[in-house]
Amino acid sequence: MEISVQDYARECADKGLRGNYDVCRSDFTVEQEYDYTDAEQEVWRILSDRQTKLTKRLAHKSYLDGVEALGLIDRIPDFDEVSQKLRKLTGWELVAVPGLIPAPAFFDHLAERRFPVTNWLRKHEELDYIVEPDMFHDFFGHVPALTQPAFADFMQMYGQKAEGLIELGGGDMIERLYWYTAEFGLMQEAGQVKAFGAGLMSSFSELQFAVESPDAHHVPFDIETVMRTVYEIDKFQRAYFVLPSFSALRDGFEKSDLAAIIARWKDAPVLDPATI
Ligand code: HBI
Ligand code: FE
Repeated sequence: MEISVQDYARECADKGLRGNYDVCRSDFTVEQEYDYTDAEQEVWRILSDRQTKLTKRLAHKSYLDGVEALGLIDRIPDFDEVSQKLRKLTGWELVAVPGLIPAPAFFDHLAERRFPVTNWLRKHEELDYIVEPDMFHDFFGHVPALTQPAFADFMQMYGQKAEGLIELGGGDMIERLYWYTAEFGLMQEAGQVKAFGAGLMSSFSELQFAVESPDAHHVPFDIETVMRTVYEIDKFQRAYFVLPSFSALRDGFEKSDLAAIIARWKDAPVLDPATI
């Protein structure tokens, strides 16, 4: 039984999440309602300027190409305008949501090439860290890579397959795959390692750490290893997986026997990121 909007709204209010879930449609989307204050535009500009200085140096070319293609980012994006561009590039579009939404609804959107983006922005006091995903994370972090066809295909496929894999007991394993790629993934570029994951692209300190620190632990991407490796939620990751390309991610996900991988490892001890 999938959770109703009303029950989810109550849960979010109880947990202190700040989105307004009372106005959600049944698929948990809302109108973006582009009525941001000058103060909010200013927060966006500060975040975007500060982060763009880093991404020029540390982001993978495919992310930077995405930023260029979408014509971002000196003001809070209008989701409909960006969707028009994205539709032409990879067939994706953005939908506004009040924040975190239930996993089944999130997967359904991905399966239909719709990326849920939170319609509110963190406050000035929260430039460096925020508990919930906000618009800056969702948009600045996730959206540019959706201009890349192989990554765009991976995200759709992830949405299509996730629920079936969860039913096989693979919930934790596929979350790790998402975490170590869409959120904290690194990728080769002409003999160097660069970043593309949204958790990195939207973090001032971890982006620098993950790419440049001699203490960052870089591990070659292997889908089975990724699915077995636990991760950190509110500390820097103790391992980052390095993809050769987005095609390797898409093809690995498409061609691996994920049910067999889950059956093999779901009850086995997990891998420690420090020692892989
Ligand atoms: N909702 N808006 C939003 N953004 C997410 O990234 C998100 C979500 N709901 C659930 C969720 N992620 C995770 O549980 C995924 O692994 C599904
Ligand atoms: Fe995210």
